[in-house]
Amino acid sequence: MIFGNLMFIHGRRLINLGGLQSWARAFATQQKFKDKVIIKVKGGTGGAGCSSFGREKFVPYGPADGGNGGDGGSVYIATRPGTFNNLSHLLSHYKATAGTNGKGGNCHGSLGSSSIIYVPPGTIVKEIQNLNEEEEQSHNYPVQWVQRPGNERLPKLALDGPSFEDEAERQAQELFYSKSPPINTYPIKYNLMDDDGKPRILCQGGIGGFGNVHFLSEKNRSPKFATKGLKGQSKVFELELKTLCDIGLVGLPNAGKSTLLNSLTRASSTVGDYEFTTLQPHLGTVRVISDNHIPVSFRLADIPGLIEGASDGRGLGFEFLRHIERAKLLCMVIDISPKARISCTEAFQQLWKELEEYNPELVERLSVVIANKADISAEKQLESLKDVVSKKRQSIRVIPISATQRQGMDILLRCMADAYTKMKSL
Ligand SMILES: Nc1nc2c(ncn2[C@@H]2O[C@H](COP(=O)(O)OP(=O)(O)OP(=O)(O)O)[C@@H](O)[C@H]2O)c(=O)[nH]1
Ligand SMILES: [Mg+2]
Repeated sequence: MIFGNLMFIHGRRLINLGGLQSWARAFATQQKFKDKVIIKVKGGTGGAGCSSFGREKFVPYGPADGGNGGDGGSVYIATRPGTFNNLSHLLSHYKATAGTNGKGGNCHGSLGSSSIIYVPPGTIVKEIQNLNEEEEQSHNYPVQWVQRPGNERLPKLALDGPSFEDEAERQAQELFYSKSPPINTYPIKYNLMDDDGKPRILCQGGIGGFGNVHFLSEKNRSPKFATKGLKGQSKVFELELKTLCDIGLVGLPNAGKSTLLNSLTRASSTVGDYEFTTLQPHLGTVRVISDNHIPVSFRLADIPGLIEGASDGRGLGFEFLRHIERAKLLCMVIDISPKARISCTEAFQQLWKELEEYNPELVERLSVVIANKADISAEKQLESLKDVVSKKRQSIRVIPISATQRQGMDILLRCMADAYTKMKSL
């Protein structure tokens, strides 16, 4: 909801927050496409244990009754399909909340709330730094103490045996160990490709501190100290979106990729009669009923235009080719109208060469060649394109369409659905 139709008066001015909402939406759509981000994640700190004594009437020297602190919350990562195919929504820092402190009367603090970072399926998560690595490997908990006001110093040395201080330290180490023994943690690496959506841990919250009840011993009948909670894990992760879409539309600038995406899906990629209208990929979801009456849905992406020399870094170069690498299947969009800057056969050869030079596996993913702008009479061009394509590989189908007039869409969708289901069944 939030800004719905709200209006309020600020000073003498009437502010319409509805306007703000549309501004926010416009801003959100203009956010840059990001496929690689670095995030810093921190688990919540454990709450401090409490040092207190019972204060009941007629009970002299009330017993120790300090409660434990609550554990800090943890941070998880999970996939949420169909919401976004971009990592630009992520913040640079994530932190779970701390547990609250324990209280007198054996009241324990509450747990910190955990948080989940949602990413699109196909994200690779890599831990690149563990900021608490030394502490975790030392197998020694960094115990910090809470004292009752007025008793800043721990009890003095006992007459014989270990000092109260050493004894308390030993007890605290044992307590923390019993609650969470240290384990050898390896850097996290998750491949959230075909994920079940279950949250996976990124940073564990810190253990809550122990109240003074836990430090009662034969020698010390009234421990006036408790431990603070431990800090949560703190790590840096690199997230990379590996799979962008199921089918990617590739072609030279102005071939009509954005127009086609808009007519097949609910996407609204900008269309313009000039080159490089699209500078970042746009996505849409196609839902079709296949020949076997099975509903098929796949994500279609309009990838920025490729130019000659892209495999050497020209134009959008590698940036563009990296997007293509993330498509499971590719469809080439070729302008077959006589008005095209270069002939359709030349365009096909050029695209094939760039893809092959960057990664020979990319041409293997090519399933359909879309001959666009067939509304402008171009029979000759279509025939020569079919010839050239069949010489490269017989199995690639050439489908004439008009993206603006929405002609040939049925056959195209059926071909795409066929290729997609075949690829999935492999
Ligand atoms: N006649 C005709 N024009 C088309 C057709 N499809 C697209 N166009 C026109 O071709 C021009 C370029 O279309 P876009 O969809 O922006 O092309 P693009 O491939 O996305 O271009 P870039 O984003 O620059 O790579 C626009 O003026 C469209 O109206 C078609 O089927 N027939
Ligand atoms: Mg475009």
